Amino acid sequence: MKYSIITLFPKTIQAYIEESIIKKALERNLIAVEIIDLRDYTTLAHNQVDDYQFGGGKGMVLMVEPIVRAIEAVKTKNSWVVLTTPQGQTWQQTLAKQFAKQYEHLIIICGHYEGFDERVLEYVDQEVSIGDYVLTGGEIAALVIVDSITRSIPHVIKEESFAQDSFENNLLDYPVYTKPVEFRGSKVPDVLLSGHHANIQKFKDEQQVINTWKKRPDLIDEKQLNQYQKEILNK
Ligand code: 6GU
Repeated sequence: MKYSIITLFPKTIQAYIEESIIKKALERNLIAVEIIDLRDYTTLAHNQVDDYQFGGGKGMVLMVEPIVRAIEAVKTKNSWVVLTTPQGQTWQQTLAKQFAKQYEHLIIICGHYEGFDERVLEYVDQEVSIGDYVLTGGEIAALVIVDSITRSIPHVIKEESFAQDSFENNLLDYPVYTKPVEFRGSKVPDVLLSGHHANIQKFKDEQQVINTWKKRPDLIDEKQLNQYQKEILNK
């Protein structure tokens, strides 16, 4: 997967992708990232990329021309163009996995200030939001999208860590523990220390259902529960 990120804050994007798992994926050529400074695509003096809105209203609006010129500079026939905006479709694990499978080049435009000229949408394939709140800029959203897609790309993380992820099978993850066995009176569940693999697996399966029921009951569709899961929840 290649990502081309169009932004007013290239250093913000650069700083994050130079860390951790994203960096490793880059080094192993599992992904490529191209950061495009929107200001390089204005034709106006003083690197201007925004202006007052017609009809009046608070705040500056990103102009259509620099954005479209930046898109056109990197777009190929295999590109999918995403705009980050609170008005977009809400980002989810299923979308991250679908994008990882489906696209080879993602162009992500980071929205900013009070918004962007509506005509930008004529050059965009999909508007994406990361949740129902407003950010000052799309950079964090773009990084959320890049991070969640990247960890869904084969070989970026171990397959095992993947299969038990939260949101797989619509369930949250089971709780995990490491040393020490006892911390201020609070103990690791005995079964995890038992070495009995079948019991450990049973514990993990149960905990996933219980954890989801307690923390995110909205994820559970009672009609979809199997008999064993219903028993766990006394349904
Ligand atoms: Cl994608 N952008 C901005 N500016 N705010 C947001 C968002 C995106 N998703 C949620 N809030």
